[in-house]
Amino acid sequence: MKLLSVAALSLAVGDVSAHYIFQQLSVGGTKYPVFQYIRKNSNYNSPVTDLSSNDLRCNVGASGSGTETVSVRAGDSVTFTLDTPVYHQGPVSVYMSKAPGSAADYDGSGGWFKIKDWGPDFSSGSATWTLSGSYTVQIPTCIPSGDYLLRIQNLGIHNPWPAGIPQFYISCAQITVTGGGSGNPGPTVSIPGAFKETDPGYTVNIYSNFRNYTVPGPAVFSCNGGGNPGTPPPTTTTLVTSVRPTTAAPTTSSSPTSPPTCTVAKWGQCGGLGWTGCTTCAAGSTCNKANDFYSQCV
Ligand SMILES: *[C@@H]1O[C@H](CO)[C@@H](O)[C@H](O)[C@H]1NC(C)=O
Ligand SMILES: [Cu+2]
Repeated sequence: MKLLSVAALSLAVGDVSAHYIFQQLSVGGTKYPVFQYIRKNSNYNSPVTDLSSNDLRCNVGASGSGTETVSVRAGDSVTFTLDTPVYHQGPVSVYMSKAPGSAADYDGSGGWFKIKDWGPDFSSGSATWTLSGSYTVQIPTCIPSGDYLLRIQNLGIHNPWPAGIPQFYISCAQITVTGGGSGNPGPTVSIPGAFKETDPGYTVNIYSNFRNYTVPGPAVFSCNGGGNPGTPPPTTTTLVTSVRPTTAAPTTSSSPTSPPTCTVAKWGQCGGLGWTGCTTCAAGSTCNKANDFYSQCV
């Protein structure tokens, strides 16, 4: 049997309870009711982890039936708001895919292009992620008018692969773009297919020698060509990750009668409803309750 460190074990068993969902859309300063223009999923606020599943498009059980489609002018800003702010480290991206007919009838099987990435900022010497309760994106001015699925994704990489499986938090809004142009947005990718177990942005351990990061998926499309880093969203909370301190894990020499000792590495989960893992944080960090479902060593 392969021996795992205590830290690896605590990462592997963690994170089974509820999380967060992008559930509400705002257009031009108007915030619409929950799931009016966003496809309602059937898995509460849990993530998708299967890289080959069609659920990666718009989440589990999220179809166009019962979802309305909102008109958005090209160049306008659209905001996704969550039930609970994103609290897992990882990138947030926004994709679009043009519907051959109406957005409500579209299954997302066509090409997707990316219009925005929020990746980590390393300028302070450690990684700072944009963890927020809402994310605002501008619809590109040059894309053709018509119906689209507008898809937001947070890739939670807080439990490093392969001991932990990265988590996709996804929602799709249905929009009709008006006043668009004759641009040819790309590059486009298929979903599933766009994310692989070989992507450095999927496999990276953010707690160990984390110095650079490539957000998975295609390059961000911009009407004036080239990459568009975009502007930061108006309200953000940020979390600084630091190199995880080396914890002295008990080793195989402990006697069978000694009580199990374990510590959760900084940034790991240490509590929450249903949590059965370690609750003691490594030296230098304390267990902080994010919500009923998640406490983290900070
Ligand atoms: C960091 O940069 C190196 C060198 O370009 C690259 O091989 C690696 O995949 C990058 N890591 C991430 C997580 O993007
Ligand atoms: Cu989680």
